[in-house]
Amino acid sequence: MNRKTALITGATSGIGRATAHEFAKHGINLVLCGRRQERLETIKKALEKTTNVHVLNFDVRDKDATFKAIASLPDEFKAIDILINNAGNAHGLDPIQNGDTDDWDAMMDINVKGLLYVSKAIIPQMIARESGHILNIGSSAGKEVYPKGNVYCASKHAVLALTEGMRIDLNPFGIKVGAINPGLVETEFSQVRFKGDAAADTVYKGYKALQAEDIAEIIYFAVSRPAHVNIADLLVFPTAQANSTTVKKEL
Ligand code: NDP
Ligand code: 8X3
Repeated sequence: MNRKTALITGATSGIGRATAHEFAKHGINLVLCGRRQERLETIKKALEKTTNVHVLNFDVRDKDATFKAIASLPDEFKAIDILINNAGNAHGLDPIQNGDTDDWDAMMDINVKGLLYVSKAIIPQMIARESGHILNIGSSAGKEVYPKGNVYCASKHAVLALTEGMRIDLNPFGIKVGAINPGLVETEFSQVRFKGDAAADTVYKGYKALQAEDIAEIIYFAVSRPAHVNIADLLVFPTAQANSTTVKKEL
């Protein structure tokens, strides 16, 4: 059987890790990426009972490290059929006048430029084979700006613009490009955004937030459509959420 190979960035936590589990269930070979080596090893150990797994430890902000890591893939993992550009986070939640420039750099460098570096390292082989699927994990924040969300929302708007740009430019080569845009998902996202502050604890309280596995199932659905079907753009909220600022909570 000719099994597909997927490269997932941000596979050490949340949506990326759940997607690795979901893909493994369906026999997809995995290249799992992230900065936390120990977690990569733990996930590899768990999933290699079901599929073939290779891990790559690099920071997507580091252009050279990104290209070097992807170039280092052993032959059996070199041909990437599916790229899940998922690595990313929000850093801080502040009005623009109080924003921390390190937080701004992190969000633009990871969510936007990191996605570009990883894509640039993989697109040439997809073009050469005239096949491939790139799924970018955007956000409802890429469709709607909310108070204090300024730079994170801008980074996710950029992800959607890049998704459209990639789809147009890669169209002649038969490469699918799409975005999955979740609302509130209970992951380590808020721990990172609030830097471990207690504010993170309230984000998913009082309603049922989306779980990482909900998004992972949708990602698998998107990558398992027939060759002529491309899920170009999909917005997913928890039922309790109507938009970025309207969430029905029972406290
Ligand atoms: P998590 O914090 O649980 O996971 C983030 C992942 O990104 C981790 O695996 C982390 O790995 C990786 N990552 C972060 N920075 C870097 C970096 N510099 N280099 C390489 N990898 C990095 O959050 P989620 O699972 O929720 O987030 C995944 C994606 O989903 C993000 O793009 C996020 O913006 C998006 N999203 C999340 C939503 C939510 O409500 N949770 C809603 C909408 C979109 P490591 O630290 O090991 O490097
Ligand atoms: C994550 C969802 O609403 O916290 O992208 O920005 S939100």
